[in-house]
Amino acid sequence: MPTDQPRVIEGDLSVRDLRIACVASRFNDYVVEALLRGAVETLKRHGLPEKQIEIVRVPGAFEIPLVLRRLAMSRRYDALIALGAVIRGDTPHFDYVAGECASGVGRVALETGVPIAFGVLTTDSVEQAMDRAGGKGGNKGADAALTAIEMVNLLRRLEP
Ligand code: INI
Repeated sequence: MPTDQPRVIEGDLSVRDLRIACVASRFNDYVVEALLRGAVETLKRHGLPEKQIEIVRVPGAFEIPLVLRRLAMSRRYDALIALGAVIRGDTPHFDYVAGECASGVGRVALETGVPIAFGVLTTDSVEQAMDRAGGKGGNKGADAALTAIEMVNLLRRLEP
């Protein structure tokens, strides 16, 4: 029966043959490890085998975009997940580190066409960061993993 509803195009959460890498920073590692656990558990829960997940560690959030770029340009990954924690209390450079990281990640995704989920927390305190890394604010690493899967499948559906 014909309908006059607009066609909706969206990505689903199937993982099929995906290869996904997480780039995780060591700075504030107690927060980032919780984000990473959330991301990996979510990928596995949706059926992605462990051997199709890679983890690359970098010193801090500032280093994330460069490494993402290298991975994206290798064409070995369907999606990438950036995980880090920039906490204002730690540094007067907060705005620079957080800003460079966020704009760098966005630039790499646009430049390479590889979907990159942004799971880098930018918070005023450690407490706020922990809330979002498995506490009462959920786990932003897990959310980023879902975004990565959905975006791969959406971009595949949008291929000409
Ligand atoms: N890196 C972070 O990932 N989080 C932070 O909170 C942070 N602070 O507070 O300074 C931080 N700094 C290090 C930065 O990312 C680089 O690793 C460093 O400047 C060397 O390039």
